[in-house]
Amino acid sequence: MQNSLKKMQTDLYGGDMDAVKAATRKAIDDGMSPKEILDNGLIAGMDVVGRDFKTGDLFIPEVLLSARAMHAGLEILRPLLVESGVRAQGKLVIGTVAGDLHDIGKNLVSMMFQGAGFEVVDLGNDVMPEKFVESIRAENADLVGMSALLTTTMPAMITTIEAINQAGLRGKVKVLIGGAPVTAQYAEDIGADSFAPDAGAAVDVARELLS
Ligand code: B1M
Repeated sequence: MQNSLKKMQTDLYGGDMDAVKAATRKAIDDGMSPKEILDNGLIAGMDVVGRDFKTGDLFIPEVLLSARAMHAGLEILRPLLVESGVRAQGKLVIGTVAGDLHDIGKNLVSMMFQGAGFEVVDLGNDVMPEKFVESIRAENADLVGMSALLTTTMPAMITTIEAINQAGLRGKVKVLIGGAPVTAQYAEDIGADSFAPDAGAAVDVARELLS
């Protein structure tokens, strides 16, 4: 791999936003394709961040800095990616379920997906089932992600899945759930397609679901 992309990955890992911006501009000036910069620079760098977050070698503030650096690089690349018609890995609609105001974990999951090259529509927190349904339909999403941090709001995942089923969208969209009180067993019990314990794992699970 080219040295400049290797350095971009290292700068991303270190959360050095200015260095990532400079490296992105330089890679473009050197004639690298936007897809190569995205796949082998930004996404590859975020993959390492996700892996180390999963194993506990990186912590939330570090991941947030890396995500910010990744966003900065992506902003420079975005117009070129659009021009060259590079397709996203998939489209995710995500939100924290109705009645639940916790959004830090959900935001982290969103960022990881963006870092992994997904298009992300973030509905925020306290999202009603109808809003999920409306957005899945309007955005033609491949994947819907729900986050819940309260045991009292976990049942909103059930109501949302029911609403998705009733709207006839279940064959079109995979359902991924997570949040501190949520478990793989709960996902199975309520008929979600999958569960992820953390933001890095969520991207891996999504890739498997959509492959
Ligand atoms: Co609240 N809160 N809170 N809170 N809060 C908890 C969750 C709680 C465990 C604290 C406690 O009592 N020890 C407790 C829940 C108890 C329970 O239900 N069993 C609790 C409570 C009770 C409440 C209130 C009811 C308190 C009150 O008002 N009496 C109230 C509820 C408000 C509401 O939502 N309606 C409330 C309010 C709040 C604040 C607003 C003050 C604030 C939220 C601010 C915000 O999010 N913008 C807050 C906070 C910060 C917390 C704690 C301290 C931290 C949560 C957090 O952000 N963690 C929390 C205690 C704790 O966890 N130590 C607590 C960091 C975050 C990165 O982790 O969200 O788990 P997490 O996300 C992880 C994974 O779970 C996973 O990936 C993330 C990153 O790896 N993940 C997914 C998350 N979503 C995923 C989705 C996926 C896949 C993976 O796929 C789609």
